[in-house]
Amino acid sequence: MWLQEAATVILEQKPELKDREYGFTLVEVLIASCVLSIGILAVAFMQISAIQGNATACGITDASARAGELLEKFMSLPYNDPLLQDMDGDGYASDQDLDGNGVDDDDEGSQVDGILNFGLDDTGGEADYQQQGEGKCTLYWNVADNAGINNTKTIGVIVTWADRRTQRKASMKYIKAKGM
Ligand SMILES: [Ca+2]
Ligand SMILES: [Ca+2]
Ligand SMILES: [Ca+2]
Ligand SMILES: [Ca+2]
Repeated sequence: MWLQEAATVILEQKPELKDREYGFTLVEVLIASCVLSIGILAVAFMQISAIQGNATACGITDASARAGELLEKFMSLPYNDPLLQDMDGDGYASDQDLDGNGVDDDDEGSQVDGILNFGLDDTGGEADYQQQGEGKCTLYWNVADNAGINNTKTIGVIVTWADRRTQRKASMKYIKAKGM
């Protein structure tokens, strides 16, 4: 509207000008506005995808940072700390690794408890511990006793986070020896 008014002002100020010299026509203004709008939209879409990209990166950075913090904490905890227990009883290797090769016998075809890898990969309700991290991160950890090496605890930390509509997962393992 203001462009129309501006055009009118020009028209009034310069009555000596011929029709075709009166600034921009309405069609020209409309075309210019369309071009400008498309440009603005393109920039807006670029920004949206940049923000989404950042959110993904933030998820991965955050997830690995949380898991790292947790592992550092575990290193400083005493061997029998309440946070380092096989809470649901599926991580005791003496019962599940009769051949003592460090591999859950379930993974080797024998039916022991039907849970693979001493429950170290468990998430959700199956995990020994669950903690809500910052952002969309959820941390789980499982503990297996004497898996492969006596007087050790194997601690498997799993972080899950939502990356747009996909659920992502990262895991880390730490073996803690008694007396260390
Ligand atoms: Ca367990
Ligand atoms: Ca085995
Ligand atoms: Ca098992
Ligand atoms: Ca479990």
